[in-house]
Amino acid sequence: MELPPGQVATTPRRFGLPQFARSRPAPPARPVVTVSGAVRRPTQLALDELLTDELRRSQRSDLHCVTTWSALGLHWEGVPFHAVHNALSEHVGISTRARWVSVTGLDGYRACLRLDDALAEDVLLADRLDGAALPLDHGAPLRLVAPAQYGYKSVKHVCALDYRRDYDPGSARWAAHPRGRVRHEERSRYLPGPLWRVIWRAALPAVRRRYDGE
Ligand SMILES: Nc1nc2c(c(=O)[nH]1)N[C@H]1C(S)=C(S)[C@@H](COP(=O)(O)O)O[C@H]1N2
Ligand SMILES: [Mo]
Repeated sequence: MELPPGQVATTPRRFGLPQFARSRPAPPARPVVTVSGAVRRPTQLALDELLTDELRRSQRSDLHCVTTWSALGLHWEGVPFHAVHNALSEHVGISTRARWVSVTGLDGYRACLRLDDALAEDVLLADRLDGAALPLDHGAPLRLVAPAQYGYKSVKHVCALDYRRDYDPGSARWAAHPRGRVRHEERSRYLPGPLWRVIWRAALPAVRRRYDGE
């Protein structure tokens, strides 16, 4: 298998922005996902309403962190985001002007995906990884999996979806790219992708220490 430009295969590990390294939000007893923004009726869905058996699916995909490491062949299980979105379109009335969806985690982490990227066939809301319940480290109780985007879009501990007309830079701010497509090396909205490889590889040991030193 060929890796995307500038990526190196590594073993999967918990990772993210340094400012979130120490945050491990305990899953609530009754997890819910809030749906708001460009919708007619903002609502709250319990996880079991969202993860219905008929929508459930599994897939094998890779996770590409912008800092240049890739975890290959992860086995995710959950429901396709597009199926949830379609169900929501009926129930909450998503505006036809919504172009982006901002996803928030219980640790306060936030990332925004272009709606058509989020509606791709392989974007999942996952609650299982490699045959077991999603571990806390990897985003329990529910996480987004967007394999075509850099890992910073795959929000862990999902608790809210906010439909928007405009892009919201989210937690990674200028370091993220509005679309973040791995194939196009859209690492950041500023400066070319290949330049960011060098910057991120240099910064990687310090970020790893934040996560290892817990
Ligand atoms: N809630 C939350 N989601 C997050 C992050 C985070 O810090 N908090 N980090 C992101 C980044 S930068 C990456 S690379 C992946 C890492 O996922 P993993 O810890 O399962 O390897 O999670 C993404 N989702
Ligand atoms: Mo990342």
